[in-house]
Amino acid sequence: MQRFQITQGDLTTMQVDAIVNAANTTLLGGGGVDGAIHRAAGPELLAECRGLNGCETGQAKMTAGYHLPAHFVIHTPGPIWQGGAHDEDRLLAGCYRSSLALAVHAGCRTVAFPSISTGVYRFPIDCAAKIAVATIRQCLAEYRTLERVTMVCFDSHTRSAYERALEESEGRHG
Ligand code: AR6
Repeated sequence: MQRFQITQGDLTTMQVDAIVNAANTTLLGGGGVDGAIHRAAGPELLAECRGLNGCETGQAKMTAGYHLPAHFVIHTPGPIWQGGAHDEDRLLAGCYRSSLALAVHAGCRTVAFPSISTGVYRFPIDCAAKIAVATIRQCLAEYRTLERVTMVCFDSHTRSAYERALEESEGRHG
């Protein structure tokens, strides 16, 4: 089985060690995938998040998964797209890298991501997919204990963008 997979569906149903939340810097919930994760996990998640004191863009913090099938939630605020000259690429790569480092440190072997920053934060999808795929592949090469990383795309447009990015990346590196 490939260690990197792309699928279409609802992140909150994933049976993995950790799912990643496309959060904001307050870590106190919001709309999109963040709202869906908080609804599915239950109010205990917000209670734990209140004690975390927020999180900087591009970094990550971990909580329990409560009523989710996933054991942990890794919260990472992605960059808000501001035209591309505000360090957005580096910060987005930081989200994937910090989340996977935290997951490995906690003993997770299976991790699922949403498409960070490409919803309300308006990061252009093709560019975001390229950064996500490259960073996840680097981490998989580095962290041999990771068995599987899944990109869970909510819609077919997003899934196609990630599939294209993966094909291009495999074409370059085999
Ligand atoms: N499963 C998988 N993907 C989902 C789900 C789901 N259940 N729901 C939405 N998506 P967004 P951002 C997709 O806006 O751009 C929140 O208010 C969605 O279609 O959730 O990083 C936070 O609190 C899109 O492809 O995250 C922040 O304030 C992707 O998830 C802000 O939004 C990301 O869209 C973060 O914005």
